[in-house]
Amino acid sequence: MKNILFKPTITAAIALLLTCSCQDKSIVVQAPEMELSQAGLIPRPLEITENEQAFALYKDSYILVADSSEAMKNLGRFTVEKIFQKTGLLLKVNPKNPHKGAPKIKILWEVPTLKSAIHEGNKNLSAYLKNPYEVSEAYTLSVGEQEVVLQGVSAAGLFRGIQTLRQLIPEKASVGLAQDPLWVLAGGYISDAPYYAYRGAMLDVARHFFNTSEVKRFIDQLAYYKINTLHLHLTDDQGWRIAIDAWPKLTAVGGSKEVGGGLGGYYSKEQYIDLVAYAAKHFISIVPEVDMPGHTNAASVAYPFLNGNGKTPALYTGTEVGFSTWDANNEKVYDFVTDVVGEIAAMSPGPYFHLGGDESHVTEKMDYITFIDRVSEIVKQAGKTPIGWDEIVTAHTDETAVAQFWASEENAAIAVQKGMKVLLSPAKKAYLDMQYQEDSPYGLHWAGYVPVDTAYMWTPETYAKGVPKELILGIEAPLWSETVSNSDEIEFMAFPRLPGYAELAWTTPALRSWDHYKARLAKQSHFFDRYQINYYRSAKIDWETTVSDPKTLGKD
Ligand code: TNX
Repeated sequence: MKNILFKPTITAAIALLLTCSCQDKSIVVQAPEMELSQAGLIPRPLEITENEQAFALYKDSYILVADSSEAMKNLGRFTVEKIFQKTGLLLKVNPKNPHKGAPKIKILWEVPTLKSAIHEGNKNLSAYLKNPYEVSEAYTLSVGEQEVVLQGVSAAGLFRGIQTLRQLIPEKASVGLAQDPLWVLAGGYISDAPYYAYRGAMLDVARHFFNTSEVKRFIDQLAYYKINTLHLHLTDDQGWRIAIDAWPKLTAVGGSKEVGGGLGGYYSKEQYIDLVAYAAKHFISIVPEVDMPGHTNAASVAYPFLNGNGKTPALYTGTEVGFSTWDANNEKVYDFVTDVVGEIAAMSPGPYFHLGGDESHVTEKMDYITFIDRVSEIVKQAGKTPIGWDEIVTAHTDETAVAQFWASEENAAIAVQKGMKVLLSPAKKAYLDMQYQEDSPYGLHWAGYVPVDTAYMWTPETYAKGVPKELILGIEAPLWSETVSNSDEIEFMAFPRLPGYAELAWTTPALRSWDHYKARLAKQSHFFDRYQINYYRSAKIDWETTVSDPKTLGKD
């Protein structure tokens, strides 16, 4: 038996394997490719402590989940699936006859490590854990010779920790016990919790429609970077994408087209509920948006009384904004909105309902105020917290509503005066539909070009002057779809920028740095390649994988 070890510290892990399966097989085991802190995690975790151990994942490894609850079963299943996709290993969950001595992954509810981290005066973590939302997503992960132990206070926290585990598994196996490859994880301990409660992306399914498979694919990608919210922009001038039983023409007529004149589409209620459930399995909450009183042409084509001008508009497939409005002085409009909000809220377990409110250029100022005030009330009556684009602060909104800052510093300042929470989506930094550079094939540039470094190098805590940390709900990166129409195009715009927004939202400010981040981003090309994510290969990043087609290389 030959035993080649490159690092003595992993002897124990290897010895363990030797005792379990081998008879006279030759072994070549490499040390972990890198220390735990070099693993390239995005978002960067709060705390990483390295130890001298290593964990070897191989075919006899298995997963132990704490109990037989649905939540644990799902977490176990998810972990199995993702480990299989990365390594080809099909691990068992709570096997009846576990392979004695084989290294295992434990997923536990109990939180002794988390608790002791707090009690032992781990200042970072205890400061974080004051906010119950953030507590719910905290987790600890310890990687030792015999086991990886993941602990969280909730299924959401465990799910975030599972993403960390996925990222820690090396890309390549070492040649292990004869034919059995080993994936060697560097040992150590991670304690982690998010900086912001709301970490989001938005997908505009109105300008171009994206079917449920396309949205689910995007959800898979968001989950990997610990994003917890997907805002769906469900309606706009060009299309109405969600079935409302009381008003069937909204989708039959209003959903029939999209930008460019192609066939549109919409989600039936079953499909929408299925999407919400799929997102929930990934601990992602969907925020539905019905944009009003502007951006409403498609609905007014279906039900012309809405616009109050006595005319039936035509379906619109261009990309202009700001030409449509609803009638703020007609009770029937509010009855309609009550039906729409009620039906969507009934399918939405999350706390928010987005009422739009942007670019209502043809709505009289007083009418705009009346409308936003009334609709905010309707949203609250439906049990949801209203969110609106930053213009809504010009109505009588108060701290019970959230302002999504996209353009106006002035509106952000008013939001702060009113004590409203602010969701940060500054177009110049966080709009996923902005081109990377002049010759980017998709995207717009009205807010400027947003290359991958610009997207990362801003400080949410100081960006909108005068919005204190306590009032920042979080960060969202919107992807408007005037110029994108399928998953490849979504991914070209979202990657590689999206992981940066995920980090700005999750990671504590002191740990964010472009140089550090850029090296970790370079490693993401393995993940992008594995899942055939059509990312933009920005020349600003020294990608770890290479491509043969020079056309796909970024020129920035
Ligand atoms: C502005 S941002 C809009 C959208 C467009 C987007 C294009 C906002 C609240 N409104 O209607 O799609 O710019 O970048």
